[in-house]
Amino acid sequence: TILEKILAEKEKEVATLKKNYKPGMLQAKRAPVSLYDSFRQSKNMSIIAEMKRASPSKGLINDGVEPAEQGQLYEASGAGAISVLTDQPFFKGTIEDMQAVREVVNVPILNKDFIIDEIQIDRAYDAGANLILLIAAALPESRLKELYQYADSKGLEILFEVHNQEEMEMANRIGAKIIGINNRNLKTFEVDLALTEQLAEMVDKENTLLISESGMKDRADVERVAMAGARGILVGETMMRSVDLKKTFDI
Ligand code: IGP
Repeated sequence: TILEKILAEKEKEVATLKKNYKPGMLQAKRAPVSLYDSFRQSKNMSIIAEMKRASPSKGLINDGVEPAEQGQLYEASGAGAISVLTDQPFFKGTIEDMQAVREVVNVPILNKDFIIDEIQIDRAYDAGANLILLIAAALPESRLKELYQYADSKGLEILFEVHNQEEMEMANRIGAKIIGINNRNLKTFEVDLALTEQLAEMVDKENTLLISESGMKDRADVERVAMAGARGILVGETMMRSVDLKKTFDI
């Protein structure tokens, strides 16, 4: 599967990173903001707008984007947080993209990458991220738990991404506070918002923040996942093609 291919590349990247990167090598200022708190306090649906130059399913989306400029547009149009893809081989992102965004915005920043090792968490932290992504399908539960606790101990928030019932059970056992349901099937690339509706029932909405991820195009999509209990949405492609949140989602 594509995820297996990405993870195989990631192993190599991490081996290099372990040789070349020492914690503290980057030192960005981090805005002291919590996505969990701000999204839960908001009455309206909150948006994590994603910086996504390209993807395995869509190819090039907006390869030449200026991250700082785009980040400012996202924040100005009302995004509650910004996600920056930093995977190079499959998404054409870099850690520099995230640093460029960090310098110009104050909303929480999610380092979107395939995290398999603590060193990536160190670098995300040093580069100014507020959150990291952990993908349940990527690692065994024991390892996910270790990485979750490591990030948490550094004061980072964690978006814990799930795609089926078993993974949602894992999220609950680990005690994930921010759970993302990825509507895109990483094997077929098909998007089905019904997944959010199905899995949302398993979420403790009192204590957990639910985010619906991928494939959102218009207001009807947003209303659908809001009905299911999502308090936030993660939007990449649609935002890369139009940053006008009001026009696109009417929120
Ligand atoms: C955004 P979309 O369909 O709006 O561009 O999707 C985001 O959900 C997607 O980029 C994503 C992703 C991921 C990317 C969800 N989980 C994990 C890389 C790794």
